[in-house]
Amino acid sequence: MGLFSRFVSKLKGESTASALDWNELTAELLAADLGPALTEKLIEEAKKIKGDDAEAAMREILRSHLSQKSRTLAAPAAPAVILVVGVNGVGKTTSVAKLAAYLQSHSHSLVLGAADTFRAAAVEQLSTWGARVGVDVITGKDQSEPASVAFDAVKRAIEIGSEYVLIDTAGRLHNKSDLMAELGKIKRVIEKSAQVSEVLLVIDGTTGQNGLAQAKLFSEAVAVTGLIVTKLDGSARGGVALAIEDQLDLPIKFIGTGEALGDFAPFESEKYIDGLIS
Ligand SMILES: Nc1nc2c(ncn2[C@@H]2O[C@H](COP(=O)(O)OP(=O)(O)OP(=O)(O)O)[C@@H](O)[C@H]2O)c(=O)[nH]1
Ligand SMILES: [Mg+2]
Repeated sequence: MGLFSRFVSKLKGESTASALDWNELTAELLAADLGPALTEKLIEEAKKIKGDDAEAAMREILRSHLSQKSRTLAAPAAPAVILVVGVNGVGKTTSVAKLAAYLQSHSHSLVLGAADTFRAAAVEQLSTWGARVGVDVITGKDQSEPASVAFDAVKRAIEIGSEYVLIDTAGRLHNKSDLMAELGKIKRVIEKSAQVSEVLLVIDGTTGQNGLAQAKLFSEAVAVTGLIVTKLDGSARGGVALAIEDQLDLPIKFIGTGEALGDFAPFESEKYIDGLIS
């Protein structure tokens, strides 16, 4: 049942919302990781709803807190480079593989860059996914500079005429400033030969309000253009994504709902709102 469904159905029979237990709804929204700022705004707006058009009004309120920015991938001149960033273990490498499979199923050509050079296992992981999806994975020598691997991947894409380059990066703590600065360097090096069309920040849908802090600090370090919210399978609440959209105006572009390649889909805001309301 959606977060707002009980609220909307309670309201339907009433002429105003005054009889409702606002503390109860507040607690539910906070428990769903919407965060205090968005929760307060939503409650204030919901209090103005009249019973007869409760559902449409709630839908409109939720819509107004989602980003109006495009949710489709920007596709400038080929190759369009997509940099995938985020803290440790959120699902960056898996999401790169899923996005590769997604783009390929839509008849796009691409190469992958294994720019997580800190761990040999990370390169192996992406190479295994690449083989499974059937796309080239550009790797560097052990301990090579992430920026140079990214540069090589773009070079290959230009040589073979690929439309997209997806760059997997190492997980980094958003409060480690040297690691955050490295992202800017990777981007600048890529931009010597191609355009970085998207910087997608991967957020684990189960992390709660810390996701908002991650989004803020990554956005300061590198121009994040959108989100991939992962681990929305099972009982994951993912409400933090809504808080990020509201406060940072970053659109969720894709969601991950499992560990398999196919557990991935473009984010559809109307469907999301349906889920919250019905
Ligand atoms: N249930 C579920 N698991 C996921 C999802 N996306 C990724 N995972 C799992 O999360 C774990 C970490 O995924 P990775 O893709 O390695 O994460 P990462 O961000 O690349 O990790 P580092 O490179 O170590 O920072 C793996 O076990 C994945 O299978 C998802 O949408 N749902
Ligand atoms: Mg990884």
